[in-house]
Amino acid sequence: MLSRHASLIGRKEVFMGKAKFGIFGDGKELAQIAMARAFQLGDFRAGYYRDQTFMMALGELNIKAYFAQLYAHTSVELEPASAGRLMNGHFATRSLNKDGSWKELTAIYNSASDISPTAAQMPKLLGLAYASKIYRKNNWLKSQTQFSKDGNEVAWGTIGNASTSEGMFFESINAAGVLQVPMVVSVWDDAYGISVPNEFHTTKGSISEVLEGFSRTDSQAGIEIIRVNGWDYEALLNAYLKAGELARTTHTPVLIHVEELTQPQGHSTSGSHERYKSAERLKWEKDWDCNTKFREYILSNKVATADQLDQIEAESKAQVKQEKEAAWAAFSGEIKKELVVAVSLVTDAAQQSTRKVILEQMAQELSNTINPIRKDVITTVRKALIMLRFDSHKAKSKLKNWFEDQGSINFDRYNSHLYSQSEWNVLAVEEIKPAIDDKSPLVDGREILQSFFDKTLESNPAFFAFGEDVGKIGDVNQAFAGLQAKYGENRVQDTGIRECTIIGQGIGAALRGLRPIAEIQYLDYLLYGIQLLSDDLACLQYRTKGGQKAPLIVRTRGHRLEGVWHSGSPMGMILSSLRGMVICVPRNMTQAAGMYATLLKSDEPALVIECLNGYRLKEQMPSNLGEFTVPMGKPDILRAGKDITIVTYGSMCRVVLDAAMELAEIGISIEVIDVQTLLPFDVHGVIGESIKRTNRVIFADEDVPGGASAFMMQQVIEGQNVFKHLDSEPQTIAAKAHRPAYSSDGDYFSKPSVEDIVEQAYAMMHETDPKKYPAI
Ligand SMILES: Cc1ncc(C[n+]2csc(CCOP(=O)(O)OP(=O)(O)O)c2C)c(N)n1
Ligand SMILES: [Mg+2]
Repeated sequence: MLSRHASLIGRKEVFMGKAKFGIFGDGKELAQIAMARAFQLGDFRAGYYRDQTFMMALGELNIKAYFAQLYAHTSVELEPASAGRLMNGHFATRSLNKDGSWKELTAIYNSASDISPTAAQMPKLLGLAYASKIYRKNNWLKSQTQFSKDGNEVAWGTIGNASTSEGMFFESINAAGVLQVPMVVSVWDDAYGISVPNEFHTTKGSISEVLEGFSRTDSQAGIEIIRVNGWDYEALLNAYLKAGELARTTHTPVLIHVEELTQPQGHSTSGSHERYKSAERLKWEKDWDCNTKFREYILSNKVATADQLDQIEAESKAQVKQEKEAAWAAFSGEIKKELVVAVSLVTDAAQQSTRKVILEQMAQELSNTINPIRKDVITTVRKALIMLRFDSHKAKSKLKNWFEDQGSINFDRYNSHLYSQSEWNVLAVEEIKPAIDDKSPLVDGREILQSFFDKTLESNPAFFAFGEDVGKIGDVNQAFAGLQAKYGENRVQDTGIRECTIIGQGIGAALRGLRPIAEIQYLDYLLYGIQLLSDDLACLQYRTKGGQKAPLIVRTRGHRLEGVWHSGSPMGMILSSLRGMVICVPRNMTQAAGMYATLLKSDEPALVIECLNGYRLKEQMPSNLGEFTVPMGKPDILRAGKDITIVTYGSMCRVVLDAAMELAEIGISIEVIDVQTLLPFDVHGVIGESIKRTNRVIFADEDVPGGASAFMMQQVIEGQNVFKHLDSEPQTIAAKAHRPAYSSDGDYFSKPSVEDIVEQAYAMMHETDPKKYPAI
């Protein structure tokens, strides 16, 4: 009843203009109460926007917090799920203490932070369930109980009927069946996805019927499929208790198809369902409303009288109203306080200004705003400061100071936590140099990684790796060769070909305190997982304002090798979509090993792109593998020079170094810089300092023109104040705009070659001094 009235009143708040949008859980209450009964401490939920009743039933969402999110209150205390950063219906618990350290997850109810894209909760759900399996099977992890008690935790997922049409749903269900993990998925079936009925979504109109082939049998593992009606409380209770028990004890995945649910108020505040539901359907929804049916059930079983139920309803309604008002007072009161200060500061400044009348008018208008938001306050102050540009008096300084203070307060409210703000952020990891001397043996690059992974598997029980061909053969380039045999299938694991759920598996496991490496076989196939990396992992810290973290390391290999789908270097795409992750682009396997060591000491998610053509190149084996760390955001100067700085990374380092040697022979001195990590990017300004010496710069890579080379240029030219030191216009060298053609000639004519770099650098010098460097 509380939840129902929160939905009914919530919708009104939106129509009154107090919130921008609302989506509610009415019509799905009863099933969620049953689910909450089966949910235990340490369990995890990964669901979607209909789950308010479940969260309330657990005691993880109160009415005040519910409305605080509807209004977008930026307080972590009052809106712990997202501190006002997510629209309503996005639920989460806080897994982290204020300092970013883990809470005792087995002592609390846990909900992963929701995301809006339909079905995108599914891959992470798989990972949350998979973590229980890792904890149960890995003896080394048994002694610690902060994250798991012998893998007894169930991951509970929810998804709408229409969203089951997404590929991610099917991929996750299949993977759960293969992996046999304790995942219980509820499909809330209200027969619609916004306006579109089931017949357009699902073959045979029923998701449980289509999934029948996944059903377990006496002789074969599979999925338990349960069908139940969403208005039948006893059947729901039985279904959920049975599902929970089965998943918890045997790690069998379960799908509960909850049918005959309704949407009393339609999909959301964006429109009325009367536009697309028949009068007959609307009447049916009214009659079969789960709360109405529950009332009938209570009365017929004489659990309570009609009067008692009426009283509960009246009290619930009153409580929702009261708490809603308290939430509004807290939200609007904060802004009103800021408004009062701003009005008084602008008014004071007006008294001493030649623009007195207009400034007073602005203050007055701000003062009169109905339901003011922060933007109204700050906009007025900014406009006032422009008006006051010729003024210099104390009142103006006071206004300016207040505005600047608000700038940092608002930064914390709206812009903080893109990256970890804990003591374990990557920039805080201390650099330890690799121990290499004349006697260090020369080995294939892949052996360095193999040795590193071996040491790490031995020393860190939370560390494990999985991906396509990672297990038995130790990945396609053999950096895990022999390690499954040594450490077992639960530490070095093969998966199906399913990049999206490989990422989800990693996110879920990392959310539960494990340190997985999820491998994507080739960088080109990251596209299958990039939606999830972008929508879920990269923004996790941001959207929970530091309430959750998932320090997943995604390992892949890329840049040049062969052809259209094995030579990609779409770094611009990655940089644009994965802000919030660390992006490492090691030039060789020694640097890669040092970067993994750094990442494992930090609590940030990362993508590491090894050089596909580098595994068999010789490198010297450091004697302190596992200890030495490569600092993030610190470029390496690979060759000193005085004429042109060439900034690059990854496989291009070797190409640029070769070009620098040729250029040296014709009298041009190149400084070659490897950025090492694209995010974070050169935090100490190493490149800027180099440009101050050379006064010329080229940014080179093998992405498309305007991709990561343009990103690097923007970071340096805008971020490092070097424009005034440049004697030539800054340039980029990139691959062709098309994907690389096959074979060595295809590579030569598609990707930047040594000659391309030599010629472009030479042309730059020719422009500077045509006599010394005549046209070629
Ligand atoms: C990937 C993606 N596509 C489209 C949407 C827009 N959208 C939001 S909810 C929704 C309908 C979902 O229906 P269903 O899964 O049945 O859940 P219900 O709202 O009925 O509970 C759509 C199309 C989205 N959020 N994400
Ligand atoms: Mg639906």
